[in-house]
Amino acid sequence: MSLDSIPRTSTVNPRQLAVLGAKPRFESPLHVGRPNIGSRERLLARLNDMLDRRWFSNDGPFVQEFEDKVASIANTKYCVAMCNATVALEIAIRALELAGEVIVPSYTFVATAHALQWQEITPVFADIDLTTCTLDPGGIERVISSRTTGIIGVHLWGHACDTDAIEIIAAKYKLKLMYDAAHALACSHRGKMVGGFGECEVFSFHATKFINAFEGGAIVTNNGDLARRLKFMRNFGFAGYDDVRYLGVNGKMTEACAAMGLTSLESLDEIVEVNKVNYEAYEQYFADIPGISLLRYDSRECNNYQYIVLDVAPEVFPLNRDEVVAVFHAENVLARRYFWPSCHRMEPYRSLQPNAHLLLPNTERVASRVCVLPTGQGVNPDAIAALADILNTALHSADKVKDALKH
Ligand code: T4K
Repeated sequence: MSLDSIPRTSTVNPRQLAVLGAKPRFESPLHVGRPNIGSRERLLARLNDMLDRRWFSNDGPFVQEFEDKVASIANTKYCVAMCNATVALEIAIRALELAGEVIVPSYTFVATAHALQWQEITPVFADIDLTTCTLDPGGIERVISSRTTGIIGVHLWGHACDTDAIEIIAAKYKLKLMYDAAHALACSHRGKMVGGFGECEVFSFHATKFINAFEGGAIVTNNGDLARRLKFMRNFGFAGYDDVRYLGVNGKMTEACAAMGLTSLESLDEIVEVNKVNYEAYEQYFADIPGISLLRYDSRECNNYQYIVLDVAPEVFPLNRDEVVAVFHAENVLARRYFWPSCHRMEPYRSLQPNAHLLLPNTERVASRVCVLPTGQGVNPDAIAALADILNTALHSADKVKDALKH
């Protein structure tokens, strides 16, 4: 169905809202992060091959093929696959010998901060830019101290950090620089694919990512020596039978995960196209709702369009973000408040750094007004039209909604 053929519904009838007692608009839940499934046949064939081969882990052929494909998308020389992005971050941090304090955004999934704290390195939170929701270079300089050894930028929602400015700061203060690119596979920045920025970048292939390996992660880099160390470190430090050269851990990706990852990668173009069509439908249907705006993707860049990020301006829209989320949940639309609370408002950081919020006004602002809506293969423009209708209806019956939510 073309977008134009879908009516721009805006039936103002408070009884139509589930939060006011109507039947939920969706019979089954519409999730954020519903896994995309590529070809079942291809996946099952790969799993059969794996069983026939009896090679399930430890740098198997599917893992190697997966690494080649990811490196090719990221346009990097090396890719080292891992069991998930959190362990990949931890291993990259250790391989780069980060210590003391490392600067990160607080507005990110808590894994970015935990990967440091887990190794007794202090994540020092810097503020974000309001437009891109990524690290504000000025905010980085404000928190550099004599203990700072590195910076981890996060390409949030697939929007790349201001890599040029951050690189200059890293060089000026002699800091190691790496990126959490968990959201940014197949995205570009100023024409260059995400993957080649900093010393290394980390992708996630968790089930909820647009390309998934059930669970999975990968570190990409152009540094051969670093790639070699990363490979040892993900396998207990083994460099061959009986030869342990580094402190290591078990960060290996299994063959079953790589089989899923390869199958998912085969559908990359198709999934991105679905996400793009959904994004354009969101842009179209949500365009005229006052106080509601979408985080924009730059059409000059490669984007994976995997997150639909909605900003609710409390001074314009009569309901706040939490009320909007409650309205959606009642309709079986499981919108998420990513990333609220921000890391500095979560434990252990809340207790360890009780004054962190003083330097994070933009983080506080964005985290209080943003929510993420469903997209991917489980959503289509008809559903998105219904979502816009729900918001429009809530807009016109805001007092009743507020009242209902109090009880
Ligand atoms: N850095 C950043 C910036 C990240 O965003 C992440 C992860 C990481 C690092 C670490 O990457 P990994 O170590 O995970 O590879 C989810 C994901 O678990 C997490 O991977 C992701 N970011 C984060 C943004 O979202 P939760 O706790 O919100 O997940 P959960 O279980 O609530 O699932 C989200 C939705 O997806 C639910 O509504 C249900 C649906 N779902 C989920 C799974 C697992 C399904 O429909 N099927 C499924 O199999 O963290």
